[in-house]
Amino acid sequence: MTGMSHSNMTRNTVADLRIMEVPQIKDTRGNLAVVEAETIPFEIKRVYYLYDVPSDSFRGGHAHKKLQQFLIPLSGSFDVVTKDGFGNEKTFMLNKPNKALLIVPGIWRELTNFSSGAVCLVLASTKYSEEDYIRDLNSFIDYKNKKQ
Ligand code: T46
Repeated sequence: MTGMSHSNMTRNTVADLRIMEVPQIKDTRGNLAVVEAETIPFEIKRVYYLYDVPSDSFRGGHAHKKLQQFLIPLSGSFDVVTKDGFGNEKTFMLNKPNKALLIVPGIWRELTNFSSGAVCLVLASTKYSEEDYIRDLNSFIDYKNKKQ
């Protein structure tokens, strides 16, 4: 994905989103999951996590122009509702710490239905930049559908 042109990124659809398996080592003492450089298709520049999210709250409600993310439900569960701006919508329920969601650029996302104690770990491909966000749904649809 690195070096991909702007026009390619705006063509991304919900079909480009993937649930990816995080390699795990199962043990009677408990399980251990490992993310190595080869596990994800981008270099990690930032790590953050959402926690103590009230069950009636939602996060996200925006898209990114360039950022790629790998969302891991470290604990509990939540839904990720995604839209591609071309009328397609797909919801992923994340509830297993070894099943992560890879979000490519140019996808609207809303995170809802957080269970009690849910923790969402995000591995991100760039540093924080507010310029990378599209926080208005109609602007996002325009961005995706404008002629390149
Ligand atoms: C996403 C979902 C899953 C920073 O200062 N640095 C950061 O690295 C981040 C992620 C946020 N912020 C500031 C920006 C806002 O003032 O923290 C505040 C809350 O951020 P935001 O409203 O974007 O939070 P979420 O939970 O709606 O979205 C975040 C990520 O921004 C976003 O990339 O996909 O988590």
